[in-house]
Amino acid sequence: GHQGAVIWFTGLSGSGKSSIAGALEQALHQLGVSTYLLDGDNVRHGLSRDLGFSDDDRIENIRRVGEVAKLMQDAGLLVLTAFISPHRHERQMVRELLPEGRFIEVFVDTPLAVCEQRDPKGLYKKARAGEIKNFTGISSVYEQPEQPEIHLNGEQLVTNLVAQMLDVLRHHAII
Ligand code: GGZ
Repeated sequence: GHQGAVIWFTGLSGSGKSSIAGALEQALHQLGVSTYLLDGDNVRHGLSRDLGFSDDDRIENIRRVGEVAKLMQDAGLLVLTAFISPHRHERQMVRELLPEGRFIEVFVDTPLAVCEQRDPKGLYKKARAGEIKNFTGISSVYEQPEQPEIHLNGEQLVTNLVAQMLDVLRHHAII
């Protein structure tokens, strides 16, 4: 666990990425692992505050996050990122920025219908009404990972998901 790595969560809005990443971070802290969580809350208000949700802007958002994650990984941190990151190509680019085996892609697989039912911020409702354009899953693409290191069923309990992730991280000698 001293080499650093990036745990890259991807999934729809409302899939549970941030909550699951936050719960994993808590568990890692209890194991004495130094982490940093990058997500929309700290990135889209700062580093990417000039970006919106067009394809080009999402590509640039993910490029920046990837570069920052790489620097933090290089410093020895276990970096957790929680972004929709809807395009396979950008996720692959970030993977290639990192040393072999130091990029762990986590697909938070929650059906669109479930995300839409949760709708914690009312964004799906607005997207359906046409008040938000380019909304992922409604009017903008989401490309599912084909071979993620970790494939989570986003409808399971978070404690169960954390246990699954810890197992895989041990298996990959990340922790
Ligand atoms: C998707 C949007 C949009 C559009 C605002 N499409 O559920 P949330 O609110 O908290 O998380 C979503 C967040 C997505 O930002 P990311 O930086 O993760 O996106 S990407 O990786 O594609 O760059 C959602 C909110 O921003 N949001 N408008 N049009 N999500």
